[in-house]
Amino acid sequence: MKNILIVGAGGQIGSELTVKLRDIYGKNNVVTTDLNSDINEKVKDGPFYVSDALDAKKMAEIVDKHKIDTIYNLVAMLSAKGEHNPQLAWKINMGALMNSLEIAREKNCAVFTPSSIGAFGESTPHKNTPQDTIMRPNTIYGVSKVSGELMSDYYFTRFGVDTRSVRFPGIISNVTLPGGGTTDYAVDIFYEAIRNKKYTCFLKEGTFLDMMYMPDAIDAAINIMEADPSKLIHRNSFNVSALSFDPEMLANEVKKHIPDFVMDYDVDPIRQKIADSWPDNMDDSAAREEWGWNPKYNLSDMTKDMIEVLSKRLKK
Ligand code: AKB
Repeated sequence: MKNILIVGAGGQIGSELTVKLRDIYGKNNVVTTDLNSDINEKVKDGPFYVSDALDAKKMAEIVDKHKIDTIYNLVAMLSAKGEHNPQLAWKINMGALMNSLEIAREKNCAVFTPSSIGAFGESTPHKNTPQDTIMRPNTIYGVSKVSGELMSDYYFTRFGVDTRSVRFPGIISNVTLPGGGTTDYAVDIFYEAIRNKKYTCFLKEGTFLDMMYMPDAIDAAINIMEADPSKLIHRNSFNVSALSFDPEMLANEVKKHIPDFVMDYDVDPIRQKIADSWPDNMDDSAAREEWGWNPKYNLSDMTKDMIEVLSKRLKK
């Protein structure tokens, strides 16, 4: 039985990962923390602390008190927001990671930290992006993600800390909104399509990016931490892909359910430049071979489910 700490649990991934981990390991064995208390109620339905991930002392006390053996460090300022305050993005992204790694080293915990397609850059091969390739990101978010991957591998090889990670694509979900990402259009479009039957997209037609539906992202985060360590050749971090589409393809899929939906474009140059530097689609064969990664949702299943779930909720 694991005793898990989720740091930054109130965010897009944490709000849903908490529920799934509590189903598997029991409510009291999954402790959550967030900087804010005004977050999804389910995150607080179990041991929960308002705590700043940059406060290492408090994090260490929580780890001791709950005999934590696995830390999910989900704290991050995302790509677009990070460009507005690079110094703060670095401080938050690396600070939370370093605290998690140091506490894990001292108290013998495993650590999961999400990396991202944002770890790649303009000089990375964009099609079928290999697992091991050029990584020279153009954003502070990406710089922190590559540094995080290297630091996590360092803690594994130097100190034996069981660090593992995946490079998440844009994650599409319907519980908690993402904030400040480049891939957020693929979530916003659903809310606007259901509420107003129209959406103005900030990325241009033809911008292909890797995306993933939340249930698959949750499976990735859990399954990699359950994987047999003797099978892992890589650790930080694995390419994981599920969907690859451009805004037009997503809009056409939405139209199958909301026929009078219309989308136009008002391109944001900052987010467009970031998106253009990221892969169109990653090769995730290492994750498939080393720990059995196998996503369930395609574009049509994801769209259908998003529209069903959000329609019920937004039309109440
Ligand atoms: C972002 O757009 O910044 C994130 C990501 C791909 O890591 N969703």
